[in-house]
Amino acid sequence: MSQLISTDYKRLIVGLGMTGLSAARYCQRRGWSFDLCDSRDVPPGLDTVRTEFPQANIFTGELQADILSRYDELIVSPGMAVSHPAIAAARQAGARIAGDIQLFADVCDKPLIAITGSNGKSTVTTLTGELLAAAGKRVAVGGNIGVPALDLLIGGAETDIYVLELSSFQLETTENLAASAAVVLNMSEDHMDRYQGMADYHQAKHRIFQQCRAIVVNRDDALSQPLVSDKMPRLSFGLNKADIGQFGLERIAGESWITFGAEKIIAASELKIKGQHNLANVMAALALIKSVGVDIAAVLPALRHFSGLEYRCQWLGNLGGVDFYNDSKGTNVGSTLAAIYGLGPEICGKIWLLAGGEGKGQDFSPLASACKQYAAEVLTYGADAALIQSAVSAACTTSQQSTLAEAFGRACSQAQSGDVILLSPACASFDQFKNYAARGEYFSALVAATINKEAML
Ligand code: UMA
Ligand code: ADP
Repeated sequence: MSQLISTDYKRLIVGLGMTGLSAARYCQRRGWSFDLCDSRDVPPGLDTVRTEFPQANIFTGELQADILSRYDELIVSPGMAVSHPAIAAARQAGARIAGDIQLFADVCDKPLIAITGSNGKSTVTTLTGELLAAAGKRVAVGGNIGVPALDLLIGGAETDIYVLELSSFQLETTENLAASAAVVLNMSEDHMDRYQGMADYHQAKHRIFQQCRAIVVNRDDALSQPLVSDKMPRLSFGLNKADIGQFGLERIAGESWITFGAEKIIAASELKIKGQHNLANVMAALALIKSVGVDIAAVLPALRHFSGLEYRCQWLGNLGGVDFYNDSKGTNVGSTLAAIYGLGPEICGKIWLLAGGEGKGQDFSPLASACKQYAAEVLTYGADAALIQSAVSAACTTSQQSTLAEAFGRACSQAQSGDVILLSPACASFDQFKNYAARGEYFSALVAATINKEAML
C-alpha cells in the first residue's frame, strides 16, 4: 500500500510518547516525510525530539482542526482519543486516521497473534511468547505490554512470529489487523472515562477480529465472542468441561485438569500461577498457539515453569500468620473481583482489601457481594475512595484513609492470623503514583519494611 502513496503525501504523527516516537523513527527508516504534534504545551522530551527529527514541523498545545485537516494521514497515539474534535474534523476532511498497529499490520509478513481483553492481556501475551519460544519459534512480543509494535519490525528478518498485546485505545485506530489468531480474553468495565459506555468499549475491542484467520473464544464470557462466519476456524476455552476441539477444566481423580476435549493436558497443581482466572489465561495461551499450528506437548515444561508477572496477585510474605499480596495491576473492578474470588476460598481468615485511586468512571457496585463474602474490611484511599466506599458500605465494614500507607497501617494493626492483606485497587494509580508499577513497588517496600522491622525485634 505504501508504494502507491505519492511523495507529497502528508503525514502527521499525533503524540510524542513512546508510540509517536516509534512511528517517527519508522517513517524516517522508510524515508517518508512527516510532521509531529502533541496536545500538551510542553510534552516530555521535546528538546530531544527536535534534535532527532530536525526536518519535522512540531506543533504543541491544544490540537487545531485547521492544522490537522491539512494532512493526508494522521498517525494517532493511543493516549489520544480519535473522537477528539480536531481529529474528527481531519477525518471529515478526508484524512486517513491510523495508529501504529495499523502501520505494523500494513507491512507485517509473518504470522501474528493478537490479544486483547479487559484483564489478563499481559499475562497471556507473556505466556504465549514463552510457549512459542519453547516450541523453537523466534518470537517478538510487544504492543501495549511495552515495546511499540513498529520497533519489533527492526529485527523482522529474524522473527518467525509476532505476539501483540493490544489495548482498546490501539484498536480504535486499527482497520484491518488480519491476525493469524485473535482473542478478546474477557470484557468488564474499564476506561469508562474514555468511552460512552460498554457498547462503545466493546466495539473498540472487537476490532481485533477484522480480517483475522482464526479466533479464540472465552465460552464463559458472551462479550468475548465475535460475530463471524461459522466457517472461521475457532478454538474455545472455559472453566467447564470441554467438548471435542475445546479447552476446558475437568475434575479427574480429585484433581482439576486442563483438558483438550477428552485429552488431559496439565493438572492445575502443576502450574505455578494460581486462581481460576489464571487457568483461563493458560487455556487462552494454549488455544492461541494451537491455532497457529504449534504442538502443545512440546511446550508443557515451559508452562510448568511460568510463574506469572510482578504485581498481579503476587504473594509477598507472611507475618504473624497474615499473608500479604500485591495486586497493584488490579486497575479495574474485574481484576479485583478475580483477586478476591481467587484468594477468598483458599484462606481460613478474611481479606483486608486496600482499594482506591482513579476509578475511570467505573461502577464499583459489583465489588459489594464479593466483599460481603470474603472481606474483613475494605480500606479505601485516594481520589475515588468515597465512591468505592459508598458502593460497598452496605455489604461490609469500610474505612476511608487518605493514602495507601495509612490504609496499610490500619490493616496491619487489625489483621489476625489467617487473614490476608491485599492491595487490589480496582483503580488507576495516577492520582498518587506515576503508574501501577510505581504503586506496586511502593507497596512491596511498605510490606518488606514491616516484615523486616518485626524480624529485628
Ligand atoms: N498525551 C497527551 N497528548 C498527546 C498524546 C498523548 O496528553 O497528544 C498523553 C496521554 O493522554 C497519556 C500520555 O500522554 O496520558 C501517554 O500517551 P501516549 O499515547 O503517548 O502513550 P505511549 O507513551 O505511546 O504508550 C502507549 C501506551 N499508553 C497508552 O495507551 C496511554 C502504553 O500502554 C504502551 O505500552 C505503549 O504505547 C507501547 O505500545 C500503557 C497503558 O497504560 C502501559 N495502556 C493502557 C492500559 O493498559 O490500560 C491502555
Ligand atoms: P492486563 O494486561 O489486561 O492489565 P494483566 O495480566 O496485567 O492484564 O493482569 C491485570 C490484573 O488482572 C491483575 O490484577 C491480574 O491478577 C488480573 N487478571 C489476570 N488475568 C485475569 C483474568 N483472566 N480475569 C480477570 N482478572 C485477571
